[in-house]
Amino acid sequence: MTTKKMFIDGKWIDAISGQTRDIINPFNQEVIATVAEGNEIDTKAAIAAARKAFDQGDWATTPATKRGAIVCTIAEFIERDKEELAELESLDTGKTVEESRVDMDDIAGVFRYYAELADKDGGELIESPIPNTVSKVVREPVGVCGQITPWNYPLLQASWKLAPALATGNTLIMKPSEITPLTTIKVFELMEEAGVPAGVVNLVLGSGNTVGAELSTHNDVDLVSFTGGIETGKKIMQAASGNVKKIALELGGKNPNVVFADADFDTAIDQAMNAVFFHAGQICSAGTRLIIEEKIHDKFVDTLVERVKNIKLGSGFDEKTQMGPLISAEHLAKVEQYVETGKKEGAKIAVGGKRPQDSALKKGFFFLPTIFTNCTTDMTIVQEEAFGPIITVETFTTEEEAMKLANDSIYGLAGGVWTSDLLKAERCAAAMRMGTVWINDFNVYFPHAPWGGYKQSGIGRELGKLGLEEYTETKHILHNLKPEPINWF
Ligand code: TXE
Repeated sequence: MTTKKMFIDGKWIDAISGQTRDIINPFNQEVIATVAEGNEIDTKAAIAAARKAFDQGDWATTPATKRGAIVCTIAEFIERDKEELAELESLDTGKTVEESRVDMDDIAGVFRYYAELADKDGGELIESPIPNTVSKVVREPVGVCGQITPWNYPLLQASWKLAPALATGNTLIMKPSEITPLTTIKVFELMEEAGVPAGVVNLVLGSGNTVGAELSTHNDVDLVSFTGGIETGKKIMQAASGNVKKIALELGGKNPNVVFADADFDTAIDQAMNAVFFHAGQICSAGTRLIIEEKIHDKFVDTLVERVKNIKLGSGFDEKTQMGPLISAEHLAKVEQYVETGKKEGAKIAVGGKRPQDSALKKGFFFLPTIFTNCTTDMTIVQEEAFGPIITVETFTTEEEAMKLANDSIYGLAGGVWTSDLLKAERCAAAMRMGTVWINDFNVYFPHAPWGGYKQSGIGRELGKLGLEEYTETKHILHNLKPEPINWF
C-alpha cells in the first residue's frame, strides 16, 4: 500500500519525520490506507507556503470571475468522481454509500454556490456626508486561513471551508481529522487538477495536538475555522488569542425536537428517527432531545420503539443497511459510558442501550439505536453531546414548558418543532434560541442558508452569504476628490 502524501506548496510530500498512520475501516477494523503523519514542522512549512502565496502570489488579486471559474471546475470534478469519493467516504466513516452519495451531491453544490457568488460582490457606495468625497466599502480576503475539520462529515465540512475561502481569494492550510482524511486528500488532487496555483491550498495530515495546535497558534495564520468538539473549540480560542486571529467555530449541539399533540403523527415519528439515527447519531444537528407533549407520549414512544427495533445495522456497502458503525473504538467507549451514566441517573432504556450481539457486526464499532425515557433536563445524557444513536425523551404539558425545556442547554445549534398550528409554530420558532429552527421538518440544510450556533455551539456562520463573509475583511475607502487645507494648527 503506497503512503498517501500531504500537499504543501504545490508538491505531494511525505512527513519530514517519515512517520505514517494507518487509516481503518470502522466496520471491520481493516487498514484501508496509510497516510503521512505530519507534525509542527510540516505545519510550519505549509503556513510559510500559504503566507508566501498570499503576500507575493496573485491569487488574492486574480479577477473574482476567474477564481469562481476554478471553484466551479472543482465542483465539476467532484461530480465526475462522485462514485469514487462516495465509496472512499463510506470506507473511512462507515456510513452507507447512499448517504455518502448524497453528501457528494451536497459538496459539489457547495462549491457551485460559492463559485457563483465569487464575483457578485462589487462593493458598496456609501452616501458621504462630506462634499467632494467618494466613500465605498469593499471586501477583501482575510489572508492565510487554518481550517480544521472533524470525522463525521469529513468532506462536507471541508467543502464548507474550502469553497468560500478560495472564492474570496484567501490561501489556506487544511487539517482534516486524522482518522478520516481520505476524501480530503482526493479533493486536494482535484483542486490541483482544476488549476489552483501552488501554495494557495495546502494539506497537512496529522493529529490535533500537533498540526491543529500549530495552526491555531502560529502568528502567520490570520483566521482559524474549526468544526469539532466543544472542549477542543475552547482550546483553539485560547491558542488563537496570541495574534488575535479571527475565529469561526462550529462546536456541535444538543438539539431539541419538540412534538405537539396536534402534529402529523406519522411524519413526526419518521423524522424523529431520521433526526438521530442517520449516520448513527454522529451529526452535530442530531435531534437527540425528543420533547413530546404529555398526552401523546405513550403512543409516540411505543411506536418509535417498534420502529427502532427494525433498524438494520451493517456494512455501509450493503444496500439493506440503514445504520453503520460508530467511528472508532474510543468513540464507542464514550457512547457506552454515556448510556451507563444515563441509567445511573434514573433514565429508563426503552430499546437498545448496548452493543448488538450479531456476530456479523462484532468487528465493527456498532451500538444499537437507543431510546431513554423518564428523562429530566438536569441529566447528563440530556445535557451533554453523546454523539451516538441515542434519543432522550422528556415531556411537557404547555407550550411555555416546551420552550423552556428546548432552550435549557448550553448549546444552540438547531431544533425542530412539530405542530399543525401555524401561529404556535411561528411563536416557538421565535422562542427557540438556536441558529436553525425547522418547523415540521428536521435536519434540512442547503448552501444558500447560513449554518451555525447560538450560545456555546460556536461563533460565526458557514454556508450562505455569511459563510463567504467569514473569509473577508471589510474595508472603507474614502476618496477626497477636492482636498483643501483646514488650518487647525
Ligand atoms: O473531536 P475534536 P473528537 C464532538 C462530539 C465528539 C466530541 C469529540 O461530541 O464526541 O466532539 O470528538 C482536531 N487544536 N464533535 O475528539 O477533538 C482534531 O484532530 C487544534 C462534534 O474527535 O474536536 C480534528 O481534526 N485542533 C463535531 C478536529 O479537531 C485539534 C464533530 C475535531 O476533533 C486539537 C466531531 C487541538 N488542540 C465531534 N485537538 C461537530 N461540531 O459536528 C483536536 N483537534
